[in-house]
Amino acid sequence: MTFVLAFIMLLNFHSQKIDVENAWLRPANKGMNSALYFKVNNNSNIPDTLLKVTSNIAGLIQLHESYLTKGMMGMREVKYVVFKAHSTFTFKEGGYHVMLLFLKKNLKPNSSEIFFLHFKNSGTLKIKALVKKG
Ligand SMILES: [Cu+2]
Repeated sequence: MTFVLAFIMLLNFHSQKIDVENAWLRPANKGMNSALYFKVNNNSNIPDTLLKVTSNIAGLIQLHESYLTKGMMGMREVKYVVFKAHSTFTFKEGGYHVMLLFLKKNLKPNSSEIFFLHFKNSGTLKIKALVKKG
């Protein structure tokens, strides 16, 4: 019994240690691509990892990083993103971002969309992101 209680408390403890703010995404039309950006605060004393992002607005969602090669910007998929203990990490233009491919609907400025962020330790976090031009 004590063990079960301790386990539940541990789950609770973890669920409050990650929070996300300033979530936004670019306007784009159905069939096109967009990108989602946000700031992650890991207030925990252990690292956490973003494994994937899900939503029903895109056919495919990937975690991407940007890189510079021969003066050209490129981007490529990463399998996960790690947040160090007591750190802040910003997904931003020209950096890490969540790539939204094959949009299933038009994303109009000032509307908002729901996303689920799946963390290794903290579980699933539901966020609301605002559509805006940046
Ligand atoms: Cu990308």
